[in-house]
Amino acid sequence: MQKNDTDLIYSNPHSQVKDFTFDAQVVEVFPDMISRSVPGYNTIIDTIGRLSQKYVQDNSTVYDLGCSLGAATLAMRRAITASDAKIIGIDNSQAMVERCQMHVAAFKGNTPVEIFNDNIENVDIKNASMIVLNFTLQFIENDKRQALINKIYQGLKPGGLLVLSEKIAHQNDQTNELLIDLHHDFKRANGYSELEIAQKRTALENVMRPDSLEDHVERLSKAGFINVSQWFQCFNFLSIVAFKGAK
Ligand code: GEK
Repeated sequence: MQKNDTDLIYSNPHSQVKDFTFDAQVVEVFPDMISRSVPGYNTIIDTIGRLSQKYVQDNSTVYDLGCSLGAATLAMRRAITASDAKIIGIDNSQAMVERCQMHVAAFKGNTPVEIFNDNIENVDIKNASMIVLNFTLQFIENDKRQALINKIYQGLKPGGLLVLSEKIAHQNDQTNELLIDLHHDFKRANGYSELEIAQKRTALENVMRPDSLEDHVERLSKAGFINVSQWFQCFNFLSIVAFKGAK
């Protein structure tokens, strides 16, 4: 029997597959959806927690941009040992923000957390020692990505860390097709049907526009980041750490 938090959104044929949105229906099944769709998601969340223990500085702010239901925020709140740090989570889906606020309230933690409903392109970022963009940049329009990364760099303190996780498009067509096939096999192994995989692909076509690893590295370097390193990849999903140099 299926639980009601199982992602069945694309299990029946849709007469017209609409562009994907992070609405109330998605919020209900989001943890199931993301863990069955993004290879390595749990490893990345755990690692974000571990990185927060190492890099969050005293008297600083941590940003979780596109926080969804707060998985990264909660992992960081459990791990941060710095004193007088706070976490700000931002998402432009009202449904996500409401559910995220409930999750945050349901767990105790020493680091204060505030969750806001806003567009990450419009928010001020300041006094940050760690910023997380966990599978969010891919939803920002391509020509606005450099400005967002520049703003993140400017808002970081010296020694600050950005964690950027993204679905990527490989520059080589043959490898790109292979990575897409392997990802679809991963989804099949997690119980998604051919219909679900095809309809989700159509729904995301106009909404999620992946860059190549090379595009990300170039954009981060252009903003001023140093030691830009890919620390994780599984199929076409990867995660990068990038630092702001010390003064
Ligand atoms: C996690 N980080 O579980 N401003 C604010 N939020 C946005 C914007 C924007 N311009 N565009 C998209 N979002 C999470 C997973 S999901 C990734 C992130 C996925 C939000 C959107 O509402 C959604 O909640 C999130 O970014 C992307 O670690 O589902 O593939």
